[in-house]
Amino acid sequence: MDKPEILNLYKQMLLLREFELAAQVACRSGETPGFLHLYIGQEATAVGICAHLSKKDWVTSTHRGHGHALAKGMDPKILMAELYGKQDGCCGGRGGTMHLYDREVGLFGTNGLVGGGDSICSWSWLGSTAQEDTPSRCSIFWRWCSQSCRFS
Ligand SMILES: Cc1ncc(C[n+]2csc(CCOP(=O)(O)OP(=O)(O)O)c2C)c(N)n1
Repeated sequence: MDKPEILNLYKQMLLLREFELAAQVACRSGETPGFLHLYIGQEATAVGICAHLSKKDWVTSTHRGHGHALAKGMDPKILMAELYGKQDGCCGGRGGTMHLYDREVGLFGTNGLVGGGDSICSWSWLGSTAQEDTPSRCSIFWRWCSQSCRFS
């Protein structure tokens, strides 16, 4: 990997971190409704995985999925609008932090259910017709899901 590529990945990681810090301020001041699960400290995972995917590939995510949405290419303004419950958010402001979806960037949902994304990912793959240009599916999940839940 050459220097510009590495710098580009680092810039993306910074975007994820700065977004989460801004989201934290908005949540603590009561401007955004509901829960907030931050992705701070895990930026390299999202950016590293998504560097190997294109927009047409699908990612399913978790309750902690802002970083996955951004790394997959969602516009931070659209993501922030969703957290604020605004109409120009990716789900018209009705999904919020744990229910982000954007077909254009291949984000097939952050998910409040631990393991929920895994089922969507595997069933959508099984339901597709495998062709050369069939998008890849990638489910990102965490420890609790791998030790219990649908994964086992
Ligand atoms: C099916 C299901 N069971 C339980 C929960 C409650 N729950 C929300 S987050 C969480 C822990 C998730 O741990 P992990 O996957 O390791 O991610 P972390 O939040 O620690 O980053 C649990 C048990 C849930 N959301 N869905």
